[in-house]
Amino acid sequence: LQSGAQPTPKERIPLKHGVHRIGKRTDAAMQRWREYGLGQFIHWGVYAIPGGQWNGKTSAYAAEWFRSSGLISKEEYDNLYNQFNPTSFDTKQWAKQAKQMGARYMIFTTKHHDGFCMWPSKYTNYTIASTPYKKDIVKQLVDAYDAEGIDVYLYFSIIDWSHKGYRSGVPASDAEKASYETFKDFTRNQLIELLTKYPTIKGLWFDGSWDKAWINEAAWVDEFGKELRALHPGLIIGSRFRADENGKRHIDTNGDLIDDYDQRFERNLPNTLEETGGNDWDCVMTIPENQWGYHRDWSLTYIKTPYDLIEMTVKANSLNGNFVVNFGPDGKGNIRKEETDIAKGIGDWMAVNGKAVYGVHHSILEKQDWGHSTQRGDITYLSVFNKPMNNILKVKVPKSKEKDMIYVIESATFTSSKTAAIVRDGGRDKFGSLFYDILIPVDIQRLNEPFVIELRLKQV
Ligand code: FHN
Repeated sequence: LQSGAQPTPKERIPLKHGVHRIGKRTDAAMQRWREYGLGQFIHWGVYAIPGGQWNGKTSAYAAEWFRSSGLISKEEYDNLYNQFNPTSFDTKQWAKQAKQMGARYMIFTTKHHDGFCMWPSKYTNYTIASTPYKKDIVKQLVDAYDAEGIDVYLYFSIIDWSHKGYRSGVPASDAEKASYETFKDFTRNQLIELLTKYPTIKGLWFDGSWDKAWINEAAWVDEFGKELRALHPGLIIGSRFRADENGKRHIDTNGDLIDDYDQRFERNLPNTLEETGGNDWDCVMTIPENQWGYHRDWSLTYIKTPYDLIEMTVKANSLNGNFVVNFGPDGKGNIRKEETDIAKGIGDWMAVNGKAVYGVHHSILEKQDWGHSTQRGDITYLSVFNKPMNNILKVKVPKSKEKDMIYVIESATFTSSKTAAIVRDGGRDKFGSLFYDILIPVDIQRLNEPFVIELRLKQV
């Protein structure tokens, strides 16, 4: 079955650990999530110290996986925390930058696959409390982002290379099983600890749940998820937390989305609404090709531009998704200049055109080559990323599904200049859909940046 394609009730297979709700969540917390439009991801941990390089050698692989790069011994990596002292870390500055960028939520790596905890967990010594820095980084970030009105989500990796009981494959012997039980307890304790210590957070963003050992624990994980939700009303959890009893992840055996939103679109935007299955979803995106943690050498891959990322944001919004841009601060706590410039570029555009991003959804207009359209109420936003050479934008308004009702353009205004556009009638097709030509005036033609047109549509 395709994502979202639901079998008829007769075909539905009874599942103990499939979805517990058919359809989308309708509560206020999830409605708020749906309206974010743009978010920020931060990958920060001890991997930021080597930053992809060690003893004069550079790894081209994801910097946050440096422990597996072969360039550093496990022992050396596992002792990096002794040097972790981010004296330049300015949490208020990070939060201000995110605010200026226009992020409405932030996801922070409390613990990546290496198992190093950015909060002082009482269940392990491999935490920020054991570093020269000592102070709780998660708390500082939660407080600073809360103060800016940016919702915080905690990233948590199910993979933990630092725990003796952790394994990726299904435990076979009794000894292995008993050892894995200690890892499950540890994971449970840590997550309860996070929710208890940071009660203002809005959700948990899981990673690494593809491990066979974790998938094999479907029943336990399902019960644990219920426990987490009971502890933190409104908690938002994506589809990367658990599998059903048949090992199906994200989409259960019956074709329904597991948990609150689809997390499969990592670095990979869908192109059509059909691909999203009509579900809530997010897309998390790196600025280089595939570097989440800090990598010293960005010359190795193509670096996305602010307009590139803005186009992806609006494309995601036009297909009812949120878009999340990742940042990887360095070992001292600095956000690199390239990322700061990109955040500023996005923020400057958002300050003028953010209306096309926040609280919007898929529009009734048919997709055209010039860009993407989003909608809120009776306003449709045309975000133009490929300005036609003839400066005429083609708009197609499909005939309303309601009998004898059509939408017409009542007004069209450029968000950046507030000038009105000339709208020319372009006729109709045999199905009753209307065509319009929007003429781009000279001041907008000269702009060297994407622009937005606000259309007011009226049903007649
Ligand atoms: O392996 C990780 C990777 O390092 C990074 O954290 C991303 C972010 O979504 N998640 C995993 C790959 O899917």
